[in-house]
Amino acid sequence: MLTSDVSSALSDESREKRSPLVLWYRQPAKEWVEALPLGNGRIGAMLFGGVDEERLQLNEDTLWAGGPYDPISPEAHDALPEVRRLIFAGKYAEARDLVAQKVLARPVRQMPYQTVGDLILRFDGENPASDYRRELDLDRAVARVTFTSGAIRFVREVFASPVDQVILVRLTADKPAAINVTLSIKTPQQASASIEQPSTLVVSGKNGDAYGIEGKLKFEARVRAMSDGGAIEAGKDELRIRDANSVTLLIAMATSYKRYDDITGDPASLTRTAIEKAAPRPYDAMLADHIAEHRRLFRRVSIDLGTTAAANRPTDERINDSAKSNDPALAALYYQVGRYLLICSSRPGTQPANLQGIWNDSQLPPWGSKYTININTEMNFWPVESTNLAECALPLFRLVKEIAETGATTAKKMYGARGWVAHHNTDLWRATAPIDGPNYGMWPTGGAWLCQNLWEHYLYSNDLEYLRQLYPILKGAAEFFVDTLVEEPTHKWIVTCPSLSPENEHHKGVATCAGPAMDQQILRDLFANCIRASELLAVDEEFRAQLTQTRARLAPDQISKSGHLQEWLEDWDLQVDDLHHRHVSHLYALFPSNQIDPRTTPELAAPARKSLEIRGDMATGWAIAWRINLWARLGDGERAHKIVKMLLDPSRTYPNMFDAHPPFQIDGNFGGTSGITEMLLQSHGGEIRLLPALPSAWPNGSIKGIRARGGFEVDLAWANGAPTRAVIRAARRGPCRLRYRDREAATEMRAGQSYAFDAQLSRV
Ligand code: FUC
Repeated sequence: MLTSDVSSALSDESREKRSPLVLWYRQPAKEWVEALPLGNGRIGAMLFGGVDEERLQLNEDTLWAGGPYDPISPEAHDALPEVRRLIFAGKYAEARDLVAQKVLARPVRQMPYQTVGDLILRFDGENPASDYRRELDLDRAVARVTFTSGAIRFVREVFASPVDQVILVRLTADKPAAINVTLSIKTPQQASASIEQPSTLVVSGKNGDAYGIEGKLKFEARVRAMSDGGAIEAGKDELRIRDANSVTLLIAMATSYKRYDDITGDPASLTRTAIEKAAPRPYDAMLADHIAEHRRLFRRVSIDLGTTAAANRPTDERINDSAKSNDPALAALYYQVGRYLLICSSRPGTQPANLQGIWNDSQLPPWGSKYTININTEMNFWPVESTNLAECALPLFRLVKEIAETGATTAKKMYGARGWVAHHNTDLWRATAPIDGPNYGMWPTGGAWLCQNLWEHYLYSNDLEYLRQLYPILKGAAEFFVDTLVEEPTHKWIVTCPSLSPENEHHKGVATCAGPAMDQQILRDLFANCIRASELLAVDEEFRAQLTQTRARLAPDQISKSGHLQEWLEDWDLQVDDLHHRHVSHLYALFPSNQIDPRTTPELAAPARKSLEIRGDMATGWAIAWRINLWARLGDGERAHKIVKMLLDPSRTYPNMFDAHPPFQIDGNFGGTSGITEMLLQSHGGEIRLLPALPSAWPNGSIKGIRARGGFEVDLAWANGAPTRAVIRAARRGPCRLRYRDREAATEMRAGQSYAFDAQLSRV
């Protein structure tokens, strides 16, 4: 049985070597960003693959520092009128300073996401390893390490099961009694390790304190070791396994977090139950269930951008050479890595993917590994609908429902307003007050932007039941702005104030302002969505009329004298310190919104293009990814492709394909996947556009199973740079307009039917 296990593993190996859906390496990971990510949405591991010592760095998505807290500054409410007065008097620096003194949250930082620690497997054995291979199969969501040592072939297999809610590690060898390993857990948390007889390693403790907020969560990690043959000996806080034929480890993790205001969970009982349920199940059955559940989502989409000899090389070498090689399959792999990471970090019932998805080895990660909602969290969910993973968006819906609750307190206490507001960040505790500094935090439009992500879920599904649940959230977000928008003195437009254009300073050291273009653009969408929803649901006629009037008075997009789209009410764009700033906030209207579209508003698309030219292509990971989406919307496939290459460069993609901000930030992965979709298919403006930005580097290819707004699923094939066949599956009856360049076709579709079109867009 042992031998056949290993030989089937080996034949798998040669099969996977050719598979385009495998990341593989000839050496163990030295750095964390070389390790391979596994996750079931809630619990995750990074697998290093060392020969003598394996390190599995572990995460649980509710293990954040702190406890329930209310950070609203009691001085904010009374200071805000003066802040507004200073802004309209042109005293921006004074306004900024007053924000810093009185308006920002207390504490001024939110709580960071933290690590559970490392499970360490120390192997006995002095023989050097040969034929080493480490891989992650995206199609099975299984990582594997194989090597030969002392004439024995060893196989290590790891996956994080969404079905059994445990991480499984399986150690096998092609000779009996060959596995000798000691297990221990290292953690930076306040925790202690113990052994529960006969063979369970338990670490229990509490989360960290941060910025004066005491850690109030309990957590527990539990590792059950099971061996075939040999013996398991318990030490004080270690398990030693001797002479086993094979070993299976079950890893369970949980905290006492239930909701942002409820931390009464029992992690000991949760982890014990998960292990007791999984332990009697055969390994192969758990593996099969895991693969089936993963494939249910992952296999909905396939992509082929062409392949070259470069694709046969280890993944890290391909990334290293990506600038000079012709490796279109690397872009396709990146695309599927994005879908893989989303499935592994955001599933129904879990927390939504944070700045690092669920993978973080630090107590104080960059930007707290939180939810930064002035671009990053929104970008995380850009590919969710189009790449057919709609259920992975549900955790974001839950987060927004919850910040609509905490944000209602913030709206009332800070602004004396109805509805709800969230500024540029939130965390596990759903804090919504402005944080970090006046040039970052004093931005009231984060929650409103997230509403646009939730609206997309409706646009792709046309699900009225969902819309009914969404509507109160949209309405609350809109009410806040109805109550707080103010008239600016010059044009008498109504604008947000105080605000800023995310993280860009219009004068040295000052971002504080009134009415940045992005705010008005986001509010135009929010109000339009709210109006449309109230019509569809036949509710709130009066409020609808009020929103229609308010929307008409919002400051419009403005074109500067030099012909670019203005970022602020005043034309400050060319005087700023950082002309190449990573944020391109005023281009929200071009993407993710479609207020600007070269087909329907060419008079705004040209200035938007000019702004994008001024900003330049080079930026941090997510900011490059945003630029891909923007150039795709402008229909410039060559430029978009040039930026895809920049994203795949080793300065922006780590060996494990994590996006480098740097350091690691997952938004670029998701933004990159979204951008590649936008190059191949777009579906705004009431039509489905085929190959709107196909670069000459991808002349032949196909993509199957992606979704278009309106309830459609699309398969598309192309050759010599033009579509050869499209198949559209309609979820509902109604019209469907297809476009390829100037060619158009309109078809009345019936629910559940498929429609095929040829190169001329004629039905076949
Ligand atoms: C925004 C960006 C930073 C970083 C942070 C998490 O504030 O400006 O570059 O991505 O979020």
